[in-house]
Amino acid sequence: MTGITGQDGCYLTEFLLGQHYEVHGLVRRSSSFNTARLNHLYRDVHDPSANLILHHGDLLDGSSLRRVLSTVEPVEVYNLAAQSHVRISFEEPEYTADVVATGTLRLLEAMRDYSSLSKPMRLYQASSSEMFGCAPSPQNEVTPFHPRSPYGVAKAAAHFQCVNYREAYGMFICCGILFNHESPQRGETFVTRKITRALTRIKLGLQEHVYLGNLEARRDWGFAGDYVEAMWLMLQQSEPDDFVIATGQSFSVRDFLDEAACQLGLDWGPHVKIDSRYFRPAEVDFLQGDASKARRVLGWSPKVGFQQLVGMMVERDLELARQEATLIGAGHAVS
Ligand code: NAP
Ligand code: F7E
Repeated sequence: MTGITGQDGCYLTEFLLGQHYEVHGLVRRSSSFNTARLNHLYRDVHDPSANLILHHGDLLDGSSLRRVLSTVEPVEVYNLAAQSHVRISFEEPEYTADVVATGTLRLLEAMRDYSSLSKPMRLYQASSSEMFGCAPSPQNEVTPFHPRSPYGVAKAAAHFQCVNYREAYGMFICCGILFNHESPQRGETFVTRKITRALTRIKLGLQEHVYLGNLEARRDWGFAGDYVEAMWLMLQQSEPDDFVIATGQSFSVRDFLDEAACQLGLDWGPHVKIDSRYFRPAEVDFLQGDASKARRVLGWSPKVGFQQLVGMMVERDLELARQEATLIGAGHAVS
């Protein structure tokens, strides 16, 4: 699994370990630990029962991908690694394209060489609803892409590389076109987590304001735990194919604020300020997915709805805010 240290990586690892897989994850070198989301799953490699093994590697380094593939000989490969932040992709477009588009190509080439020497591997590619951009909703597998960011463009390139390798070399590759999915493990700069972190801290008096951008953008928000199961289901089919994974419901950022504030008994009005730095040069206004193909072929449907999703994020972040308040109350500085 590439991207094992990210939100989806931790949920997919948990799911695969539950299916009795041995999971091997690619971790990039970092000056501080980047494996916090995996702590509850990890056992020391010297423990004979360890079934989660981490390897250093990077999508920017094709040699590391080849080395890990030939060492591990995986049956299934999940390519989750990405510079996945849309706003940041406008600041770092070349880097985003290198990781997301060329990185996927590096992995495909490594898999092609390796597959020809040994048993075939199956690949899951993390495609994104950002590829639809401003295409009319509801979006499904035949909706033409019109990406609106360097990230969306790079994901579309990676998507078509995967389709091409499937057609050209007969490789078993499935692209999951996943709409936004969130969780208590979501990165704190994505809007949902930014809101639940801020409102829970505001509730406990730990901060006064939060600065946001466009409150009118609409997203089809699901729960990451539900979506990783769809990734796995795709690779269990007899034929490779691409699938939209979504809830079919769309809410605005404002709706998310309303729901989170309501669950906390807060009025967010005095606490939210608009800052132009969080607007994007080109916005994706309205995403709403049609996952009827996944329902029909994979038997997949989401279990967690919008209110429940907001609830689990608020609950977790309230707990974090309480811990922070306790530390501050005991005289500890919290960074
Ligand atoms: P995330 O939390 O941002 O995690 C991204 C992962 O990629 C992290 O493990 C990160 O490592 C790793 N990574 C970044 N650059 C890398 C590189 N050069 N080489 C190797 N690993 C690298 O993303 P996520 O939300 O879990 O999403 C998983 C995948 O699905 C991504 O490809 C994302 O673009 C795509 N996607 C996400 C959503 C969504 O709503 N979450 C929707 C559609 C598609 P570090 O921990 O070291 O940073
Ligand atoms: O923004 C608006 C922002 O950054 C959602 C990634 O996982 O999903 C994600 O991309 C909306 C946008 O997610 C703030 O303008 C307002 O319209 O949470 P986000 P995203 O851009 O939809 C797709 C499917 C992926 O594939 C990506 O990897 O919220 N918004 N104010 C804000 N967004 C952020 N981040 N911060 C704000 O302050």
